[in-house]
Amino acid sequence: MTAPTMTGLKWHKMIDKYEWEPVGAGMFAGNLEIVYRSTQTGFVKINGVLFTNAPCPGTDYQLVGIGDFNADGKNDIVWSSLSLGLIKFWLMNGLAISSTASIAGVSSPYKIVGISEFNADGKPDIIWRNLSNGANVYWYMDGTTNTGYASIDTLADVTYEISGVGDFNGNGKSDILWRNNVSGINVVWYMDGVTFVNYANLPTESDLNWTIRAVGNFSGGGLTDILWYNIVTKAIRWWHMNNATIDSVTYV
Ligand SMILES: [Ca+2]
Ligand SMILES: [Ca+2]
Ligand SMILES: [Ca+2]
Repeated sequence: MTAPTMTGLKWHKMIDKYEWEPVGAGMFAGNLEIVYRSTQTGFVKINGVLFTNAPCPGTDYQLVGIGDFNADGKNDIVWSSLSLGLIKFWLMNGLAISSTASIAGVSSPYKIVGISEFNADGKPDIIWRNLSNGANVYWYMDGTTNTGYASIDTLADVTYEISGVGDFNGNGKSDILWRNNVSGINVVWYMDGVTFVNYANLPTESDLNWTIRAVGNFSGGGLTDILWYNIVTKAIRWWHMNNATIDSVTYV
């Protein structure tokens, strides 16, 4: 008896799974696209389109959000480097980069944890979390320019991370999703602008290998869904949400 051998394609897929991890998701060319990043080179792949070399920021940059910053109706990608204190924008035309911009950010222990729209001017803004004292600050943006800031309630327990921002209860206002990186508890803060209104618990995911990689309205139902990645098994799944409850789970 001979041992089964792996075909070239299967082998390629296995390598792929271990090299590329999901770092975000958004609509770029009319469909939901997961943004993948190579753990080896830092290159980026979206729907089979590969971005290499110069456009790709170094691996000290993380993808921190997706939103339409230059108001052309097309989603753009935001990168941030904690060590350099810089923010980079990829202004996208579908699956091509039209131009890039770079601005100074805030240095560590502040980290960008979300991109969303809180002040109802139709322009996406940036949320920072102070990783040592739990302060949360909101930067109003006009395109790629910071025009002011506001504070969001502090959550001093820094084992809580902001995992994403989206409208969970469907009232047209952005809410904040928290994940506790010790207990696996997931909580949504319902917000009215930058003001905390109420909260709800989502189901707990106590397996801490599951990390939240993106939130957004991807089921087409108007409510915010959650993209998870398991850093050990490399599995990718969606929680299709109905507010704070799971409607269904699908694997990518
Ligand atoms: Ca845009
Ligand atoms: Ca805004
Ligand atoms: Ca809401």
